[in-house]
Order: sequence, then C-alpha cells, then structure tokens
Amino acid sequence: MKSGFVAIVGRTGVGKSTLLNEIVQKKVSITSKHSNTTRFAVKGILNRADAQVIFVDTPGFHRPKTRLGERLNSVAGDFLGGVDCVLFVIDATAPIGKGDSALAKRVPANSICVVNKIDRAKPGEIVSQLLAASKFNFPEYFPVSSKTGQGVDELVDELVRRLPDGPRLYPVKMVTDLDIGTRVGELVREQLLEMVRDELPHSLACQVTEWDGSYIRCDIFVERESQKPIVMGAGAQNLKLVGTKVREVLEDELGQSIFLDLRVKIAKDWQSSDRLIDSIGYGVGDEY
Ligand SMILES: Nc1nc2c(ncn2[C@@H]2O[C@H](COP(=O)(O)OP(=O)(O)OP(=O)(O)O)[C@@H](O)[C@H]2O)c(=O)[nH]1
Ligand SMILES: [Mg+2]
Repeated sequence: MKSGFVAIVGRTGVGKSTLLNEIVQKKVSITSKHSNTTRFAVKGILNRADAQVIFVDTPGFHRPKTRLGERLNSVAGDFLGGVDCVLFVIDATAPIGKGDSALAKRVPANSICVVNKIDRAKPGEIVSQLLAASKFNFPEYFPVSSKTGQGVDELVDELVRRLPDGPRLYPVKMVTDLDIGTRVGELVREQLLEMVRDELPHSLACQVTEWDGSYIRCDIFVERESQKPIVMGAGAQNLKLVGTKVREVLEDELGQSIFLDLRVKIAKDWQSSDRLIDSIGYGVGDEY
C-alpha cells in the first residue's frame, strides 16, 4: 500500500482544478473560465486498491491586484514544499510566460511538469510546448487533457510509483475534505461565474450561513450596490437558475429534497479587507 500528498500548482487558469476533478472523478473543486477561481486549498482523495493519493488543488499564481490576490498566492506558496510530489501544471495552448518560469524556479527540482489542455492543441504544438518546457529541467513531463482524460491515468500511475509505502490516511469513502456547507457555497459561486463577466467574477463571494434540515441559506456577497442587480438578473432570474442547478446536484448527492435560499448582500470592497476575507474563509492556508 502506498500513500501520500501531491500538490497541484500552476498559474491561474491552466486547469488545476479540472485536473483534480478528472483524477478523482468528482467535482470537488469548482472551475471556470475566469481567473482566480480557486480561493483555498482543496483536497481530493483518490482511493485505489494499491494506493491512496491525497491531491491538494491550490489557488493559481498570478500578479496580485488586491489583498485577496496576495493571500491566494501565499496559500499556493505553502504547498510548494512539504508534500511527496508537486505537479507543476502549464497550458499547452498558451505561450510559457514569465509567471510560469518564475514558478518553475520555486517548485522542487523533482516535480512533474503537466502540459494540460492537449485536446485543444495540434500534435506539433504539443511537441513545441514540451520542448519549450524542457528548459525547466524537470525529470518528467506528461501531456494530458483534463477535459477528455487523455494521459491522466499514465500520470496517476507514475505518481503512485513515486509515493512512499504507507497506510490510507483518510477513510476510503472520503473524496474531499471540504465540509458540505463550504461545498454548497462553492457550487453556488461556480454557477454564478457562468453568468457574469468583467470584474464581477472577482467580486463574488458565497457563504452558507444557515442549515436547518432541508433549509440552506447561502449569502452571495458583491462589493458594490451596482453589482447587486447584475447578479440577481431581471426578476431574480439568475438566482432562480443558480438555485435550480445547485439543488439538482445536492439532492442527488444527499438523497433528500432541499430548499436553497439565496440572498445577495454587499460586503464593501471585501477583496481589500483582511477582516472580511477572513470571515468569508478565503485565502486561508490549510494544515495537511
Ligand atoms: N479544452 C480544455 N479546457 C480545459 C482543460 N482543463 C481545463 N480547461 C478549462 O480551462 C478553464 C480553467 O480551468 P480551471 O480548472 O478552473 O483552472 P485553474 O488552474 O484551477 O484556475 P485557478 O483556480 O484560477 O487557478 C476552464 O474553462 C476549464 O474548463 C483541458 O484539458 N482542455
Ligand atoms: Mg482552480
């Protein structure tokens, strides 16, 4: 039996959370086309007959513009060491940038470089990207698609080979460490992220504040009064749509009917306030 921790790090938007979900075959970490989607470390646990691998999805590295951004980078920085293996993820469809190169210098020398999104790249482009990434001198490179699953099994097999002998560290049925309340807040945020654009994705925060039997109240925070009607949509249609979609997922998962009460509130400029970021629970490092 082998067991251990694997951190997934990389620039924002390269597909770290999508990769984690593909590996554990469940949406444990939300994804979106916007930058800085992941706001805290999310564990996804893969149980195999021969191994338990605890993956830690991290916020994407980026040039921070807010206090939240600084804290997200810092959380991701916490996972560059102290784990059994680091997956350094880059995007096959975007040029390797300064951010990738800076991060490549910070990850352990034995990290595995994952070139993701190969479903969107031509074979020649994948080869060029692998060649370009070879300057980082990692011992191994895996081209994968987190969307189609191509190459993912090979990557996981190699990770298992690398892990030390050890017992399972988490119950075999556990797929994530996220408590259900946090998960509901994240599912609501993921649905909202599908509907909004410009600066709004960054201004959104979701938090479950009450859970009583089948009643769940989730507060949706925006930073300014003007953002409130955009999030709600005409006749609160956005909230209705979000509520329906999240309820479907939850009822399926929990096997009971639920009532999801979504309320939009203002937490003025919360991204710049340590106190508000703390109270929502983002940008917090995790003990593993
Ligand atoms: N075509 C394609 N799209 C992908 C793949 N992996 C991720 N994506 C898309 O890329 C976007 C970003 O994916 P995420 O998984 O949220 O990226 P992330 O690295 O976790 O981003 P942060 O949490 O902001 O750091 C989403 O629109 C995904 O659907 C892939 O293998 N192929
Ligand atoms: Mg993510």
